[in-house]
Formats: sequence, structure tokens, C-alpha cells
Amino acid sequence: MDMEIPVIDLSGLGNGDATERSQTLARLHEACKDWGFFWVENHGVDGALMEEVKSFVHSHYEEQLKDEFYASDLAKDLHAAAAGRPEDQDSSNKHVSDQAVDWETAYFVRHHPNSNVADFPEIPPATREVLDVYIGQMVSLAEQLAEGMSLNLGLKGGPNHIRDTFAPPFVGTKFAMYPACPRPDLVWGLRAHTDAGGIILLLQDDVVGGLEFLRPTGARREEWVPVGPTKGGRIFVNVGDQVEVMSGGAYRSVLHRVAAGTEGRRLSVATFYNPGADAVVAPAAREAEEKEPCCCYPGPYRFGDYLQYYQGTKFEDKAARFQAVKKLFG
Ligand SMILES: O=C(O)CCC(=O)C(=O)O
Repeated sequence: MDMEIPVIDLSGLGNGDATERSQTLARLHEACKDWGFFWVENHGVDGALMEEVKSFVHSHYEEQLKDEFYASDLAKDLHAAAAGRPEDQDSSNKHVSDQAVDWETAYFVRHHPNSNVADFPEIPPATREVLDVYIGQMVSLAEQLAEGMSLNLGLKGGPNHIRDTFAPPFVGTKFAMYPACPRPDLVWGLRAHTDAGGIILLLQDDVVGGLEFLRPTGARREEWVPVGPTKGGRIFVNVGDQVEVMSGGAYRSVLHRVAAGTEGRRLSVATFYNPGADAVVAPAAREAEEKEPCCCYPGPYRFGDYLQYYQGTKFEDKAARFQAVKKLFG
């Protein structure tokens, strides 16, 4: 089975050439159906703006987060284990690896429907303006992908089906750094999970990899696929649980994790284009089908209820979560 992560050139979606548009939509459909994650290029997000965001994340980490992170109990435990002090051997290994911890330092900025950037007074006004423009472009990209997915799935609400269901969407960004880790054998950068929401757009580090996705490779076999650092201003995309539910399983949210590494700090900037808290999500009817959509998925439910349940079960089995949500909320 092909292990090259798809790269989709999105210029074909809006350049007025009907053949290119249908080929690009077909590639998007294959990537969503067979992978659940893919790279996009010529995506309409300004490269210089992406660089400004990355440089903000690096300096914010150096100035605000790094010292505190390395002073944490987790960092002290791992440094002790790496130094191999006798009292830290074995028991400290278990101590660290048994804990529900991740070797990351992150903060979450909400943009829509209301911004919480005021909670981060250390982000200067000029950077806030950069972030606003950047997020505007990321939302346009997410909407373009949502339109393509709605069309490809033939959803009854037409090209705006996903967008209308999410409205007003929740948009937020997780700014994360995975600092250099002295004992990456003892801890994950981020434990394996699927994402709760809709469409996730990731700026990846230019140098340090670590993100891995689980992909079926044949009958009952699966393999972790390393994503690697970004190339040429590409953006990494994956679909969340709500897209899986709405598509009735045609598209799947895929389990992913981040490996900690000794190499050096790794940046990731994940923008989440999700349904609003009161949006009602359910398997969506298809234009071509008379029958009711698949009943093995939960829905209709309020996304806010799903999210609350997800927060306590993020690192647990997705199928069990879907069943529990079906029982609890419909
Ligand atoms: O750091 C990454 O590349 C992925 C982060 C992620 O999966 C998450 O925050 O949910």
C-alpha cells in the first residue's frame, strides 16, 4: 500500500478550469477517504504571514514558557532519569511513563465566535493584528475544504452543508512547542488521540518532525506513518470526529500522536475549524440516497455536549466514545 502522504495542490479549485477543479476535488476525496490526513499547497495562506506566526511562537516560547517548562516536575523527573541517578532508575521510569502526561507546552487562543486574546496580555498589538489576518486566511482555507468535502460526499445541503451545520463555527488555535526531551523513550510529546472537531489545519515545524498517524496497511494491519517537517510552505490537514459522523464513516478521523525527541524543540500551530457549541451534528443525508443515513454513528447531538464528553475521554477509544455519546445525547 502506498505510504506517501497525499499532497494536494489547491490552485485547481478556484482557477476557473473545470477539468482541473474536478481533478482536484477527486484528489481531495481520495485523501479524505483513504488517509484522513494530507498536505495542501497553493492554499491561499500567505507564506510571509505563516513565517511571522512561527517566529512569534518561537519567541513567545523562549520568553514566556521555556523556563517554566523545564522547572516542572515532569522535566525534573526526566532529567534525573537521563542523568541515571540510582534512585531514579526503574521506579522513575515507571513513574513517568505511567502518568497521564505529555511532553509539550501549549496554550489555546480562541478566535470565533468570540476572541479570548485579551487573556494573553503578553501578545503585543502588532502580533494580534498578524494573527487576525492569518486566522482569516486559515478560515477561508477551511471553508474551501469544507465545500469540497460537502460536494464530494454529495451531502443534501449542497456545497455549504458542512459550513452551514457548523455555523457559527468555533475557531481556535493551539500554539504548541515540544521542547527537546532528555528521555523520549519515557514519554510522548502528545498521546494518541483523534481530534473532536471538524477540519484541523496544522503549521508544522520546518526542521523537527514527531507527528505520526495510524494508517491501515492491509487486512487488520496498521502502521504509524511519520509526517515529518513541512516543505515549501505546505499546511497539513486532518479531519476530526464530526466530519466522520457527518460523512457516516466515509471519511474517518485518524488516531495520531507526537513523539518526543532529543533533537530540539518542535513547533506546531493547530487551527481548529469546528462546529459552534450549539451546532447540531448528525450523519448527513446524501442527495442521491432516499434511505436514512447510517445509524451506527451518534446524532443528532449538540457539539458542545460531544466536546464535554470528549474532554474526559480524549485519549480513550473513539468507537466507545461514539457509542457513549449515542446513548447519552442521541
Ligand atoms: O503537534 C502536532 O503536530 C499535532 C497536535 C495535535 O494533534 C493536537 O494538538 O491535537
